[in-house]
Amino acid sequence: MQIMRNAAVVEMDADSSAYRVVPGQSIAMTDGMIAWVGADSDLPDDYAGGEMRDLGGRMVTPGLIDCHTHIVFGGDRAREFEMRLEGADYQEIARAGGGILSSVRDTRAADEETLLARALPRVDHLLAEGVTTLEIKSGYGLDVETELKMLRVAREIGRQRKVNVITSWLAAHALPPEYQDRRAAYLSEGVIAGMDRAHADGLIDAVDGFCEGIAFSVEEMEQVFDHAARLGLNIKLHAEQLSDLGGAAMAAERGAISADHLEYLGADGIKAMAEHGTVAVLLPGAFYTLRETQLPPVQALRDSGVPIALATDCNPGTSPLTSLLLTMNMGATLFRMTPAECLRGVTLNAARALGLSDRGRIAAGLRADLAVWDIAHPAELSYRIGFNPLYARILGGQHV
Ligand code: DI6
Ligand code: FE
Repeated sequence: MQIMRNAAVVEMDADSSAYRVVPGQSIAMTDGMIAWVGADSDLPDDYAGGEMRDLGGRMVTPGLIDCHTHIVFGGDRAREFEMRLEGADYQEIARAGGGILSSVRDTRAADEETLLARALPRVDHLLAEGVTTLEIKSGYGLDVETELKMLRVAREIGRQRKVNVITSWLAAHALPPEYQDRRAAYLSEGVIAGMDRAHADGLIDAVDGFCEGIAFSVEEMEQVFDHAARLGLNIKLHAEQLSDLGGAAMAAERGAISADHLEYLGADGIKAMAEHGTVAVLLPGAFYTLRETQLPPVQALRDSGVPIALATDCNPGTSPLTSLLLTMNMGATLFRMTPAECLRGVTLNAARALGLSDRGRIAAGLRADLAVWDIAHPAELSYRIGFNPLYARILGGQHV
């Protein structure tokens, strides 16, 4: 039994987007879980023999959750960044074989050790800011062997670092060049056959896709999701990032746990997401990097009661971002989300976006994944830019 005393606990209500700071709290943790939370003076006697730690009034939030990353990839895209600044646009570069496909070449060429060695510094940057759960997608292999290789690296990250890794099968990220004009064949031989293997190897927790003019259509994604349903896997979708194809509504109607990006999301998509409890994962790093001007419909999502999460989308093309704190700042500054919404977006709602109900809040019975901060007000987490006030990271009750 470990007990943290004298903590200022940031509480989030279940049914509103407000938060509140409750000082003078103790958090008792055992077997990786939170056993009890309450006033220091009410700590049950049977816990008195536990290992005590005085937090000196510091603020405690749930451990942060980055619920959408492509953090495993080969090479980098600094040259593409330069080309965009010289006038080329993202979709043009993608059609000319650059963009995602250049990362695919580099990811295929890299061995597992290299992919791991390149990903770990990015992961460490996230962890240094209090991340305790991290989602990692495949999607830069686009052939079964390389997709599986990426996911083995993702699982290895979870073994080599103190973080929970959740994986998504994103073979439907782009059409690989060797399947040009053979889209149906890629879907069956690559996306669907690969899903079976990855699932059999225990490498996937959910199935994702990129539903966009430069990637896959709504009808194609339906086939992928039909197969995910046969395997009993959760689904999620990159939807409405560059145009409104109706992907979010289709995914929501099939019970998707999240729809992500959503700058071009329309009223039908919002309605379907609200009806099915699909989380809207907003990715301000990609919005910022692409200098997108179409804002996601934050107010309409709020009005409809769609839970909103925030994530880095860490990827070499559109979001070379490894800071969830900066992501919160962008959520506030670019998307006008409140600091309370930003915090909920990287904790409770990020957990929901991963289909996890055992974390994301500080309450008895949930995982003891926590972040302790040297701040006076929780809004500081969204307000300050390029500043990291993390004091301690607790994973499964252990100080890591
Ligand atoms: N949307 C994105 O922003 C990333 N993937 C996706 O589906 C970008 C992928 C890349 O450009 O490498
Ligand atoms: Fe993404």
